[in-house]
Amino acid sequence: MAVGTTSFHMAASPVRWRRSARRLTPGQVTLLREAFSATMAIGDERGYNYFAGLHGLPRPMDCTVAHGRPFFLPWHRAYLYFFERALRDQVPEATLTWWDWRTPTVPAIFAAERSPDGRPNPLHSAPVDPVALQQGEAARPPVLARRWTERDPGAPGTPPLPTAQDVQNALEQNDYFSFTDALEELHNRVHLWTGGRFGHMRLVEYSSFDPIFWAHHAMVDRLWRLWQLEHPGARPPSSILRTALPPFPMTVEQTLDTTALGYDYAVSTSSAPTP
Ligand SMILES: [Cu+2]
Repeated sequence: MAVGTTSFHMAASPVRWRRSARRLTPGQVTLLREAFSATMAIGDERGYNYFAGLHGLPRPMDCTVAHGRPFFLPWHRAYLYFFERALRDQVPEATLTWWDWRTPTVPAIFAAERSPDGRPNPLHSAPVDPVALQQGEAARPPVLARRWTERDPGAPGTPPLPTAQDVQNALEQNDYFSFTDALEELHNRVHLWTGGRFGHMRLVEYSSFDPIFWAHHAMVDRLWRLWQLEHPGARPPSSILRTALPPFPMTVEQTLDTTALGYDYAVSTSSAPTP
């Protein structure tokens, strides 16, 4: 796969900050939109479809290795890391942003159908890879989705978003397995709430085509980072530290320190929801 310009083996580039989606300056939002648009225009392994397609459809690659198992957090951290690098290959100042879903709305920068310049907002909806759609139609039973990603947030029958208390309960778990199980369950509810009755986020086959997927998972990644800071020494079991996280050329151990990966979260200790 394309791994971009710098190697994660190279130490000590300055740490960049992933900020809350509700706290970005207009200039930061513009950079993020430009980066998403640029990757969406690329059809090879530097492009949006390539990265979105690693999670579900199209086959052969998918994230079945990465859900419901101890690899959930490390695999998705590697996934976000390489996707963010693809964004930054197009717009060097862009960084991922996180959606603090303890405030139970879709952030405006993702919800708006249009950018201030009047063009379609690339954080609102993205085209789904036609090959993925064909494979979903051909599956038995078929998994159907629309050509452009959609959301149906908070539709009747979907679980509520996790509350601040739910998050706090997860962060208070002392061992890695209890924590990752609790956080993955909260994460599942966000997928279902956002997707509603027909949205792509509710389908693992298509969820990562929705641009908000990356902000949702950045929140999950941030909570792991907070938990790590609050539980120094609590790590995944040593038996899996050397395990690779395909297709990413990275091991579990190499995901443990976000600053070694060149990033951190701007609000690293606050447990208050971002208003
Ligand atoms: Cu997910």
